[in-house]
Amino acid sequence: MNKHISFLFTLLFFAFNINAQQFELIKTIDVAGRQGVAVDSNYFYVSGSKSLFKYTKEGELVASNTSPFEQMDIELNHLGDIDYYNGEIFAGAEYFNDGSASNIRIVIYDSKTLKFKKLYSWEPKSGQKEVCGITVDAKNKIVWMADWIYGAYLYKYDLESGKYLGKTHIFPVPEKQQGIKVWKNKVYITADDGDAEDNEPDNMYSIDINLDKTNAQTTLVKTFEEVKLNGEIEGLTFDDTNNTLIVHFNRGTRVVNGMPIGFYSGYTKEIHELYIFKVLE
Ligand SMILES: [Ca+2]
Ligand SMILES: [Ca+2]
Repeated sequence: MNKHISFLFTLLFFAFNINAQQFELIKTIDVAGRQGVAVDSNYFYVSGSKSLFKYTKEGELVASNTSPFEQMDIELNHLGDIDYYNGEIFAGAEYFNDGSASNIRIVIYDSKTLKFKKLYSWEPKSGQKEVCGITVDAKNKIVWMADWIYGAYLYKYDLESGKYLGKTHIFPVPEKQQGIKVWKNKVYITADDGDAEDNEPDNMYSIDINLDKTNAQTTLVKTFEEVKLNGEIEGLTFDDTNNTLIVHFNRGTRVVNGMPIGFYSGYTKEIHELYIFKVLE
């Protein structure tokens, strides 16, 4: 290639990447739950399918709730990705069975004790098939929910009343969405779209929040090449106190067609970890 053209391509490459967000892995922390993560100024909160845990930022367990559905008069068996807002943990809950979900609820727990406080029902007419994750958009007073089964829409509820507000059509649709988090006027979405059987990494996408529009284009933000073994990406959050991205991953279990079928070589159990990345801007 002509060296002037080559130089031009190099310049274009750097110009393009100035706008791309970059992340640097700092450390990983082992946790108990396999679904999601939230953060406040002092603690990490982790959800399992039927549990909630609270950790110091060094990874010491300080509280847990292993019966998060008691006191409820509706059948629930699954929590997805969670979020923290104003002393409360927001969780998307549902009854999940044989690949389909019902009884979708926004469930709110006290962040001090992890005890249940209140819940709001979803609007079945919204078309939402499942809730894999939930996030609080404090600026717009909206609770957003994502759907693992049919990911073409994000669903919006009023933060104060729990009333259904409508949905945002997203394109292209990230496959097998898992986590969702509003940060700096974008919605970030993690997707379990890498097939661990073929050693493919999973990805994170974002949309810009524009409440005047019915749709939003997704942008690929990051491919997680750093994981110790490709497995299942789960929830995510951002920590404003130190400008970090925290992503929850599971590794070790072989999952084929959504069913666990044992472990990969060298593993006798599934490992759940938080990966903590510095956001370089
Ligand atoms: Ca999940
Ligand atoms: Ca995967």
